Amino acid sequence: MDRTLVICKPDAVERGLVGEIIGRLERKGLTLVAAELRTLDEATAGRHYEEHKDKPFFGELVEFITGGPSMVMVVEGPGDTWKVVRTMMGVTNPKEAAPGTIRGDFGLLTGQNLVHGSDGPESAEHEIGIFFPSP
Ligand code: D4T
Repeated sequence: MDRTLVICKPDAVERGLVGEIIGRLERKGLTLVAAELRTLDEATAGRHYEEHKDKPFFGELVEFITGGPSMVMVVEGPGDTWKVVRTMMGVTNPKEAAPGTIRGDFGLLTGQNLVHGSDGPESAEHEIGIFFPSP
């Protein structure tokens, strides 16, 4: 089986969309194998978004993602799970995300785009290790 990390960001939790998002993943056939409602601290957010640390939006991104509880999850499927989830999420800017995707159906702002999914098999393993380290 093949795993990826998914985060329902603080805007999704605040808007009561966690059930909708998990429901979509489950109805697709993916299995939830770990989940925790958790407010990210700055260090964890910085590790998670390390590739963006020199971008102009980094400060706002960290402030947003640490600003309330997120639902952090590992989901599993038969293969290419990261890609399945990314397709279901829609593109980064919700204004441009296709109807039928999570961002396309529920979002309007890039800075509040509801959901995170790992962008490849290596980042999936890396990110799962950040949020659910093995003993
Ligand atoms: P994540 O990483 O959250 O799943 O989103 P994406 O993979 O779709 O998009 P990304 O890595 O390019 O951006 C990470 C995160 O930063 C926010 N963001 C992005 C922002 O606030 N302003 C911006 O201009 C961009 C490009 C949204 C997602």
